[in-house]
Amino acid sequence: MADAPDSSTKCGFIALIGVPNAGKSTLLNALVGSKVSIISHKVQTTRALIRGIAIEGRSQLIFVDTPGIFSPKRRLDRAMVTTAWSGAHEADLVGVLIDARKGLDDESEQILQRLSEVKPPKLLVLNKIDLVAKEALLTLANTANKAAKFEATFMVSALSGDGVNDLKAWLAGRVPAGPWLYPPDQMSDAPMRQLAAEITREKLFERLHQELPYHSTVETEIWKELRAGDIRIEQTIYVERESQRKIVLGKGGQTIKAIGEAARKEIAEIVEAKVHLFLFVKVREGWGEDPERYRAMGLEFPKE
Ligand SMILES: Nc1nc2c(ncn2[C@@H]2O[C@H](COP(=O)(O)OP(=O)(O)OP(=O)(O)O)[C@@H](O)[C@H]2O)c(=O)[nH]1
Ligand SMILES: [Mg+2]
Repeated sequence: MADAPDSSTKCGFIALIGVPNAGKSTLLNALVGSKVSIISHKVQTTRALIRGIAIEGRSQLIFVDTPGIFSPKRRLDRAMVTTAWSGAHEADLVGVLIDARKGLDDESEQILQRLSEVKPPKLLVLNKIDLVAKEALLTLANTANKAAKFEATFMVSALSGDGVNDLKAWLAGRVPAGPWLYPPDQMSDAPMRQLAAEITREKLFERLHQELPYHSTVETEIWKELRAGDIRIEQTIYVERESQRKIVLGKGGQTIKAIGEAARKEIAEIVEAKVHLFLFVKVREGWGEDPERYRAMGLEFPKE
């Protein structure tokens, strides 16, 4: 393709914002048609901006998944929330997700109030409509449209895919004219080592209870292609205390084994090769205060 702008193509960034657990990552994956962002039933799963790329007709849609927006307490929470808002400010369009079953709780109300400060046009996306009756949806749409200015309202189920194609088609018509920024077959801009670390982090969210996932982070240290085409991956799971390390390992190493096995399978499917995954659990007291860990996650380190 020539570098000269091609007036027939369109391309734009669409940020997806909302409270934790609204289904932003699930929707991003549904729009892209592939898993590029990790998901869990727990809140605060996504920690940084994750791009997922889709083509619809002549339009390239670059979706930006963001961490959930909530009242931050810890330094890591503040970094996540700041990152989420920066994703919204820098996009061409902002999709504001509301969990239709939860409706407008205090946290999503606060988001709606702050939307007047966000310049790009906004659209309302009521998600999880598989769990809610129609009348309730209409009431929610009305209330939300009174609280903030939206160009359009969509009702979707990111889980079942209901309404997702309509949303995608509308976005394809709405993004600005311009050349595509990524090759047509690219679905993510994250390097494989980062995606692999995220997949292992997802398994931690699935298998560890209560607060433990929030006190851990995963980094890929080594990614090596072996002669036979196999891939050797070494990852470190950082936790804050020895007691947490013991829980991650589990009795006789059972927990870490199950986490490693689930992650290995999923990574192998993506890279279409045999994967040898080695997980190490390290105690790093106060990793949540360590700028190096933030860099690895793709987050700015908040000064306070
Ligand atoms: N029933 C139903 N569940 C959904 C739908 N979309 C997402 N979920 C579920 O909601 C939970 C949270 O989904 P995520 O996509 O991780 O939510 P998120 O907004 O990215 O959450 P954070 O990253 O923590 O901000 C998961 O258990 C999903 O399976 C939906 O349309 N219907
Ligand atoms: Mg998420």
